Amino acid sequence: MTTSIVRAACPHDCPDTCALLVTVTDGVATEVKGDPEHPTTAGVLCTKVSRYTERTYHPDRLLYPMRRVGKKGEGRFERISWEQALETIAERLTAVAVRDPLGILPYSYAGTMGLVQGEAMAMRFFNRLGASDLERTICASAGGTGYKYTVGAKIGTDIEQVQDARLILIWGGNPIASNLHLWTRVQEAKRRGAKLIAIDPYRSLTAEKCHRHIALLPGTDAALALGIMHVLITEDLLDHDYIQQHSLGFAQLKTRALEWPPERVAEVCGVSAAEVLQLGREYGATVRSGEASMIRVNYGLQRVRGGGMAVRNIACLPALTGAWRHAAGGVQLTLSGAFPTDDKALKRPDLRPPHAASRSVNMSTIGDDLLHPASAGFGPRIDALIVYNANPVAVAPDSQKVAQGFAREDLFTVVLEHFQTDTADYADILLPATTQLEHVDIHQSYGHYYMMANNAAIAPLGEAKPNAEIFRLLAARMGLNDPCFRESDHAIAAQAFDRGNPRAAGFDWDTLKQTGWQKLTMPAAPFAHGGFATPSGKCEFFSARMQADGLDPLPTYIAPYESAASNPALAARYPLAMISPPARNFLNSSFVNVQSLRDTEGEPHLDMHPADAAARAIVSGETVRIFNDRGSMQAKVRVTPKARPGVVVGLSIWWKKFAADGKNANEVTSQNLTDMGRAPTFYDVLVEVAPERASAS
Ligand SMILES: Nc1nc2c(c(=O)[nH]1)N[C@H]1C(S)=C(S)[C@@H](COP(=O)(O)OP(=O)(O)OC[C@H]3O[C@@H](n4cnc5c(=O)[nH]c(N)nc54)[C@H](O)[C@@H]3O)O[C@H]1N2
Ligand SMILES: Nc1nc2c(c(=O)[nH]1)N[C@H]1C(S)=C(S)[C@@H](COP(=O)(O)OP(=O)(O)OC[C@H]3O[C@@H](n4cnc5c(=O)[nH]c(N)nc54)[C@H](O)[C@@H]3O)O[C@H]1N2
Ligand SMILES: [Mo]
Repeated sequence: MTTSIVRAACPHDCPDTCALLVTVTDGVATEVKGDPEHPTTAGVLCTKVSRYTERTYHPDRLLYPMRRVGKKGEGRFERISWEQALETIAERLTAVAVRDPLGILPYSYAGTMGLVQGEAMAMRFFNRLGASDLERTICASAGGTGYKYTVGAKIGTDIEQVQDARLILIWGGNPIASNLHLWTRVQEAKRRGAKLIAIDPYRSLTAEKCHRHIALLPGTDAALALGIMHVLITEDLLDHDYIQQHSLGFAQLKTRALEWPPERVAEVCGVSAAEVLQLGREYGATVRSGEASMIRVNYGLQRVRGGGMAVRNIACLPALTGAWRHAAGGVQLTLSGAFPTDDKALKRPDLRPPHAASRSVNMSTIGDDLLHPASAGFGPRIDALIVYNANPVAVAPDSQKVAQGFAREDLFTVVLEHFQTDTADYADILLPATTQLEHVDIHQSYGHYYMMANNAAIAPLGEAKPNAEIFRLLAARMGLNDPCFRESDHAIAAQAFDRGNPRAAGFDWDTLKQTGWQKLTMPAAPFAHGGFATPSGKCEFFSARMQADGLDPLPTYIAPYESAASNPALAARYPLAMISPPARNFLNSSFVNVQSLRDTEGEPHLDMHPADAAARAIVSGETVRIFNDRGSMQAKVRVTPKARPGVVVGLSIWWKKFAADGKNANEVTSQNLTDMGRAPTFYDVLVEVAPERASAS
């Protein structure tokens, strides 16, 4: 018996990007543990990933290529050889490319966050073909855009400093479920005397454990941030010196903020004026005490119409109080901007045929886009779709449209997957991909500052192949002969980070493979002395770039598309706001098919406030129908004050095929886009809920 320990990295779309140690005995992975030496992983994994071998050796793994034999969506396939699969795909893509390569669209997101099995070889392939570009907006682009307008770069408070903060706002995030290793630091801060405040419409697992919880209405965070500014300014809880030296537009900001007294904010947010006042005072108190305040703002609050503006407003706050002076102070949205990732080397945009036309298709409106006929404004119809690292039929908004698009008989769809997901059911050709234990990769992170290596722990199962290898084989089959299509995964990983950048000083793939991780060279308090990455080099309360982009250059409030205040006619028919944030034991729609994890989540639930339930004669445990003009789904109700009045919560994202009615929360979500970043508005939704007994009769 031979046993070895292999260094790996968690590939999932989660800020924590954990360092893994995989135990391999006689070629079989028997255990996946967190690396105790890695400073943020600290030997701890979430439940999902500690069960990683259950997912990798799952009896439903796709192990060989298949071709569809049933109707689209039915999920009936027959086995074919790799040879047949590659030949069919090459033939079909060539036929589309001859008409117009823009008819080919890749659709991918962050099933793996690896730079090699993510977009490297794949984008080389699509660039060389001259395919349509995918705007990868489905998660973070609203908040990311708002943050960059204000602060300039996607960097912020280092997670390794958080335990030293004295006040922590957990704003639109649920770290116990979705950012566990930050939560560990937050708890340490709490032990050292920090105060924790959650700002979330839902009493999440995290909100329950904070000292205070402000349960505002979804989509109103921008107003709450303006309310805090009002208190800071009227009560002079300001770091005048920091504002003077390191910010732009304070005088204009002041005028704007004074339009937002706590009473007005309270009305918009559905909270009390006293709560707004208290929050502003608590946030401003650190100016006088000289202690660090830290805001963990997460993506939950930017999945609404004004999501970009909300993050922008919040990103202004630490410059008002000078919180950035402290290593443990400031804001953290994402840290991904710190990584000197060499996108040009990885994706080779220079391979696009010279003078070729280009077009971008937004992944967040894939439903409408697949149904769009050719037109002058749109360009050619989408005739071929290659899906990898994503499950759009389950995760994209306005799901009926998405399913209709995928069902188009004249659309040629290839899906690279581990499992037969809701999306895979629509594939013409379904290809088996390797999991993280079976391939090599290199990772950045958005929740810490470490470059991470993933070594292959075991041989590929069945005939599964890494994504990069699949695109390598397709390139060869289609006669694309640039030498970059012959590079190995190791050769690609070696080019991932720009060695010339001082942040990645000393980066070397061969060493990283051995050590597993290496921290970027980053200052402890990145904006202590200004140095913002904006055009002015300051924190921009006034943003000329926003003005140029047609936005209000000052912090403002943009109401949701769908809310009682902004759309009373719609609210008369659909009075409840619905949000569908992550379930703890799923990772987006990944892991829903792992039995032990699905058993823990049970079945699709809807949390509803007792007053809303009583008004509809709904009792806990009964099955209800959730509906609006776009669609409907069923769930089992939990009557609970965790949901605030007027807001229902359906933790997500279920595979449709595991729900009794074959539907999930995206039946009711819309394809409306955010104010900036062209992102989806998953949490900007009005619905009505009725007992199933009534709709059944
Ligand atoms: N276990 C687990 N972990 C995950 C994921 C997962 O699916 N499962 N997903 C991963 C991914 S892709 C991402 S992007 C991150 C997301 O991580 P988070 O940003 O933490 O997740 P969200 O659900 O988007 O938001 C969390 C909280 O925001 C609240 N929220 C909803 N609408 C609003 C609002 O308008 N205002 C405010 N203030 N709060 C609001 C929700 O009630 C929820 O409790 O997590 C990653 N980690
Ligand atoms: N209603 C609602 N909808 C949402 C959200 C929400 O909160 N509510 N959250 C949104 C957010 S934040 C996000 S980021 C998106 C996430 O949407 P997606 O990025 O599509 O995430 P997953 O649903 O986890 O699907 C990823 C798929 O990639 C596959 N995969 C993993 N690794 C590999 C690999 O190496 N090769 C191949 N070929 N496949 C692989 C997995 O098996 C999985 O099926 O969903 C969005 N949709
Ligand atoms: Mo996400």
